[in-house]
Amino acid sequence: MEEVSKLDKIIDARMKLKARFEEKMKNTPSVADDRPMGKGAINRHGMPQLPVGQTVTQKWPVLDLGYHPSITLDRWRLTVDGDVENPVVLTWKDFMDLPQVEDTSDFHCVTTWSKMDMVWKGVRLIDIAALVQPKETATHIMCYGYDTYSTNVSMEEALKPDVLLAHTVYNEPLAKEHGGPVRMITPQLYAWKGSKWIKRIQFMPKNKLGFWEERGYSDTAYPWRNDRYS
Ligand SMILES: Nc1nc2c(c(=O)[nH]1)N[C@H]1C(S)=C(S)[C@@H](COP(=O)(O)O)O[C@H]1N2
Ligand SMILES: [Mo]
Repeated sequence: MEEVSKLDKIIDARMKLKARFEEKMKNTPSVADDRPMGKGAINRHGMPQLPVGQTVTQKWPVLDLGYHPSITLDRWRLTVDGDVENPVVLTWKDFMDLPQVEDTSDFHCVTTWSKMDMVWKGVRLIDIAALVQPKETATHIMCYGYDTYSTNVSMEEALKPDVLLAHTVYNEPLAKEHGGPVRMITPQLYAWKGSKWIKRIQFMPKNKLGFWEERGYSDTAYPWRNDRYS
């Protein structure tokens, strides 16, 4: 009974968030651009499959700051706080009790490789947002990794249905070198916007730059605009 009402609450909050950001989301470049740069058939969100300047890879390179933190599931916590009504610290069980989804999406690294049709499982970022209830003033999130990484994402990007906190890829637990136990993915933005080993999501009332954004990479990171550097 209690479980049902918890889920109902998340669904209700998810619908409200969707309504609140629907217009903004529809107008983001990876949905709305009428002359996107790239080639191939139209993909899941309406863009040519391969963004400009990218090459398809079958392998999956590892890209990070060089330190791979080890977080066992019993010690794993995800803090979600900031400009929200209901900040939480989730344990692994709390996280796995949230609605789980499977989604296939593409992964575009700014260093020009793209890995297509990756099969992910995890929790939608919008459901995490539904749980904590961002205040009306929240416009962006900052995501922090256990390796001290950070990256900022606007709410209209973060709430897209393909943005996941992923724990499984190709039906296997996400390997440590790729950000396991849990990482974020942002299929409509360059992949540095998805923090590996995600530790904290902070909702913010205004934009702030993350690790690479402060070091000359684009704040917005749109693959179909070749939007790599600021
Ligand atoms: N915590 C953390 N997340 C991170 C990074 C990092 O250094 N630390 N690198 C980013 C970059 S630049 C890319 S391209 C992707 C790479 O993910 P992969 O190593 O699984 O291919 O993770 C992103 N997320
Ligand atoms: Mo990257």
